[in-house]
Amino acid sequence: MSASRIQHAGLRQKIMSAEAAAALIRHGDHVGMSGFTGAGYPKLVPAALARHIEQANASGETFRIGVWTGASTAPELDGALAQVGGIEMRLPYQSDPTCRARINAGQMEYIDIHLSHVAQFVWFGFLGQLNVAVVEVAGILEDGRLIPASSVGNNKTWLDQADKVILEVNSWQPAGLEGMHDIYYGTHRPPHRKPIPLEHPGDRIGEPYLHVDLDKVVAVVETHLPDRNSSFTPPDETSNRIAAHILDFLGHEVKKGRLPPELLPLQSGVGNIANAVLSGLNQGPFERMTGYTEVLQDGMLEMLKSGKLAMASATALSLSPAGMTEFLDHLDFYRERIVLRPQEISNHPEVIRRLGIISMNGMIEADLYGNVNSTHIMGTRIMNGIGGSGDFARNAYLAMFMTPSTAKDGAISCIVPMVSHVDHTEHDVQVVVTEQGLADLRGLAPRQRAQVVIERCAHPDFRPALRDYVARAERSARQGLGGLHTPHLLDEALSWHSRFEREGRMVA
Ligand code: 0RQ
Repeated sequence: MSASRIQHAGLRQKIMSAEAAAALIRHGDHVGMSGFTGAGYPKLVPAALARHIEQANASGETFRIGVWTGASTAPELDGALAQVGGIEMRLPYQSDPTCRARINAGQMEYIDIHLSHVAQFVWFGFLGQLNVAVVEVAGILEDGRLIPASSVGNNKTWLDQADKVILEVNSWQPAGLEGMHDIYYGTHRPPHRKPIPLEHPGDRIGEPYLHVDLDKVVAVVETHLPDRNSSFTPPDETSNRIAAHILDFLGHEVKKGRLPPELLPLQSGVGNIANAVLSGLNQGPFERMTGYTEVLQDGMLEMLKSGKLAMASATALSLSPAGMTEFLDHLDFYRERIVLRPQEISNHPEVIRRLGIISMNGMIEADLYGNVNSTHIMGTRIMNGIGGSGDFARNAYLAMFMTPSTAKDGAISCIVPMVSHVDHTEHDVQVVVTEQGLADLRGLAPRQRAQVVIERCAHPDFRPALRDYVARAERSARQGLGGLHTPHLLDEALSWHSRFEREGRMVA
């Protein structure tokens, strides 16, 4: 593969084993790794580094690094490094079970940053110096430009900002990805910023290749290993009902003239509910839709195939093995219809606001007034992270959040008096959806919202307790304890969560 995938003669001289490359990373380094939702992460160097750290630990030496990524990666990266206790601090979004356990046990620090903020925080110097970049690419051109792999994430920033660069050239990554990416080099630091010239999801405003200062490249490692993306479970009854409510709502918005017949560009979060909504849209009445999202999952691929979706922009391809086969079999078709961009552009507030995105993301719980918790179980244990949901929700044309109405076999209500952690405030949430129904919160004041959220979204088993909470909070306010704008019983607001922690049920 060397000859075809690594065409630059100088960089061919730097080919070495993953072990030798990993040995160039030092204790205390900040390491920027490629990877976004199981796509395009380095597959050999992190595992070699984990072995190195394990040996160092065995001889009594401390060896821990800071890991910065695009978003979640895979067991070979997050899992392997967390397993050996090699991560001092990680950012942003992760979804690895070993990482999660370490973070929640206080053995590893985690900063949950909006995905659009990560690159600029590094340019601004907010996070300290980036010492090493470890970036997977699909190939290196004769002049040293890099063909990006199945995700772009923060790679442009890592390559630009790191002192040293390690490239993993993965020949498993389809050669036909070449030309699908759009890397925009026009971003500047304030006060020198210019408008981002992107007016339609399919616009190409940059170039297909990543650049790197060749003198910074200290190692090139060859791999031939697949991305690790899991399959989706077929949509269940609950997801299908959530999807049906969203489809009805969008149809209603078109009838009212608040959305055009082809809708507005769709952003869809990760997971099975999001995928069910996309399959609903694929069967539904809307034609010539577009996507402006972070992660392109199987659902959007199917919509591109059927022609329902005219084109999609993302920062990563997160396809199941079956989705990947479909993608590879029809690469020329998909290359015309998919643009992969840096995450600072896929998630850019300016672009999201300009395009008027319909954003649909999963959540853990919502409260009576429309505040949403997407990240913390019972307010203290991190699940994954905010990812790009905040970038989209705050700036979208319509921000929707969806969840089943209950969790843990009905012991938990996902509609609660007060959320135990806030990721998306009531000011950023327009629509809450469960399998019970859809609450359209636009134009409603807090007490009106509470009625709609309870009657439309809460599970019938929890509605009486929620109604009772609101009634007593209002009574208490009328008696002079608290206000009537957003009534609460402060001693009770989080009692559902604390009861669950003590008794395994939210409501007695
Ligand atoms: O726990 O695994 O122990 O069974 O939470 O719940 O139902 O499997 O949910 O996979 O759809 O993920 C919000 C986490 C939902 C996801 C979240 C328990 C439940 C289960 C997971 P178990 P499900 P999903 C695009 C945008 C934030 C990032 C984002 C997410 C586990 O959507 O990470 O949107 N979003 N990014 O039992 C206690 C509740 C609960 C609860 C569910 N109310 N209380 N536990 N669970 N509800 C992507 C990127 O940005 C990259």
